[in-house]
Amino acid sequence: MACIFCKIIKGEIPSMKLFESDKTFAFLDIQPLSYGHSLIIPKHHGAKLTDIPDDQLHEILPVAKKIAAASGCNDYNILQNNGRLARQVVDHVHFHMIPKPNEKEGLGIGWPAQ
Ligand code: D5M
Repeated sequence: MACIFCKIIKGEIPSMKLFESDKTFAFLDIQPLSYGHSLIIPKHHGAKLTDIPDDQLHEILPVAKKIAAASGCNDYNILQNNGRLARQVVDHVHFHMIPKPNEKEGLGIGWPAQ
């Protein structure tokens, strides 16, 4: 399997893991748009949201909520790109969680050291 995110799930490529269960994996993005930018992915391989069975997606938003809370930021974006026109680069479904820290909140709380 050439998929880079499948390799991350299997531990064949290192990642800064934030969460793992039987269906879901979350880790820090290697090209962060802000401190703590993370990716939440179903373990089931599929390029687009429509390729993933519903029962493999149920945990994604609850995990995004946990990670958003742990970031210490009140403001954040959650987004998911499908297809080249939508700027998807990695063809394994992933949800970006992008904290938007302000000066008061600082760099976020509860993240592994980078
Ligand atoms: O976003 C794909 C995202 O995947 C992009 O923000 C970089 C991230 N990426 C790519 N390779 C890695 C590894 N090895 N670790 C962590 N993050 C990674 P897209 O929505 O497809 O444009």
